Amino acid sequence: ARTQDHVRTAFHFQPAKNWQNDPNGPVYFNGMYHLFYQYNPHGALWDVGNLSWGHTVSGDLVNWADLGNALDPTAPFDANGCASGSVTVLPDGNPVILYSGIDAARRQVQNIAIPKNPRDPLLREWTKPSYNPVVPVPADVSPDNFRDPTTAWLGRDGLWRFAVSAVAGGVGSTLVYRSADFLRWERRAAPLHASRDAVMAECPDLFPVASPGVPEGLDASAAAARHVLKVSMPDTLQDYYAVGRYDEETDTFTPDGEEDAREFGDYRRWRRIDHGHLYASKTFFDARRSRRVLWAWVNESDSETDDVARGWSGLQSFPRALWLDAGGRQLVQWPVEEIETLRRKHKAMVGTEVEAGGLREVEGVESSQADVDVAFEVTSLERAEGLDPSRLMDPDALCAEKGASVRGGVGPFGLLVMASGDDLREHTAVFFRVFRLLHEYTVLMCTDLTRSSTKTGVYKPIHGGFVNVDIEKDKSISLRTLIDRSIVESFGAGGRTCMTARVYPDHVARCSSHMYVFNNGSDAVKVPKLEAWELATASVNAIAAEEGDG
Ligand code: DQQ
Repeated sequence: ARTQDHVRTAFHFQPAKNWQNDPNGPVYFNGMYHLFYQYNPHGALWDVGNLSWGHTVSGDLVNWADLGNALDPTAPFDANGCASGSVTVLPDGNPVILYSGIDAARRQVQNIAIPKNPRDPLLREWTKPSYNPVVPVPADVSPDNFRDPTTAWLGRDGLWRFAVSAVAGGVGSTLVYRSADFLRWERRAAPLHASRDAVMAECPDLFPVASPGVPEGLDASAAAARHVLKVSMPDTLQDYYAVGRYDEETDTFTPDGEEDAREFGDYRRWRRIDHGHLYASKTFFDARRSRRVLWAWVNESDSETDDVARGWSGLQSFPRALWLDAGGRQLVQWPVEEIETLRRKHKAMVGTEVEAGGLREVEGVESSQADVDVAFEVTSLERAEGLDPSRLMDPDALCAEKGASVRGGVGPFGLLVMASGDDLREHTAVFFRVFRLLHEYTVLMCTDLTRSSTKTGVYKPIHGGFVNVDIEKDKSISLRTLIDRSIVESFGAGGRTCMTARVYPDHVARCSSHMYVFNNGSDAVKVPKLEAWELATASVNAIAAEEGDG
């Protein structure tokens, strides 16, 4: 059998084999969910000359069938790769792909592709019209920094718009193009966003968000009260977003709040989509359930040798619904409810108390494929550790310094998942710690991977992020964690702080995996309720497991 089969995920999207990266063109069309993705059909590693678009379809965002490649680098305008892009459904009901080609002269250009047979309900084959590119590289844009067009949106003036990343005049920018016919595009003078330096954002996204009392409407064109602008930054490998107002008359975006507006040129000050290991996210509007859904690429963090031995590399995050929280300042993300169709064995703990230094096993749930939802209630904040406000800038460092086993005041408390058993030789810790600032308290959330695997050559960082909750008022904080063989995705405080991690525990190949609740604070914590479910294996390109090596 193929080595390392135990790390292959059960309910995260993966092709049967080979390399994948960015999600491309997610769309709900004709009663089906389509996902395209950056794919190297020739191997398990990244290879810029071999960028294709894989294509898969689902009725429920859980089970996926492969439809073969939608785009391969075959034309002069994409001979060196079909990079990222999007799908837009035109008013006549026909979908169109907008994507970046790397042309024969290695310039990045924007192309379109249309279904070969518009009556094929699965949209299997795509044609690239010979009049491509629809947008060649402009004179002031560097030819290797012009890519990742968004889904287009229609203004009330009847003109289409899309945004695209560029280094324009030496500045990292998100440009907007307009068109009446989707073929002839004109650049807007002002960019949607320009950074302070030459680093080009990747995979921009601009979308309206639903908030309490303000439904989002049908698609990106809907005139919503609020928009989100998201960029992926290659220098930090993180996705950042700002909440604000998009003005379609000028095609400009103004972040809410004075401070956010002041920091707008410095994306490092924006909010994070995820505080762990996740990149190149992309959303689509799901008209079936009137919600916006986010996909993202979660790459491997073991070695290339491991990737080649396994024959694959890269996951898509489990799809998340997202909306604006009641305060209107930040996004809330939550796994789409369809995941519940995979729930099998259920365990609950009710009214448990975990004493200082305590550890409780959640018995009877195999923790390598699970969904767990838990709330922690703090009895007193008196012993919260003091924190200098300067430490708010670097939550990763704070988590690294104050790991799961470092005794604290209020916390650390949380979950140990994918644990090898009582010896805890291997385990991944997801936890909270409450700190006292001058006049208030702050909650830190961490995922500590240092003991996630006994394997060498694996990246085992500690991820950290602050959680926007009022712990003094709420007294409790919730944690939802999805565990899937080599990925742990956590949602703190109902999805206000998200944290994705890749883990490669060795024990899973040989024995079952355990889960614990722990508390290394100085006072007891209450666990009013914990629910855990084992999750079934979805049908995701299932043939791969059967394919022997010889
Ligand atoms: N990956 C794509 C690019 C994008 C980058 C190519 C982000 O289009 O900028 O596979 O991961």
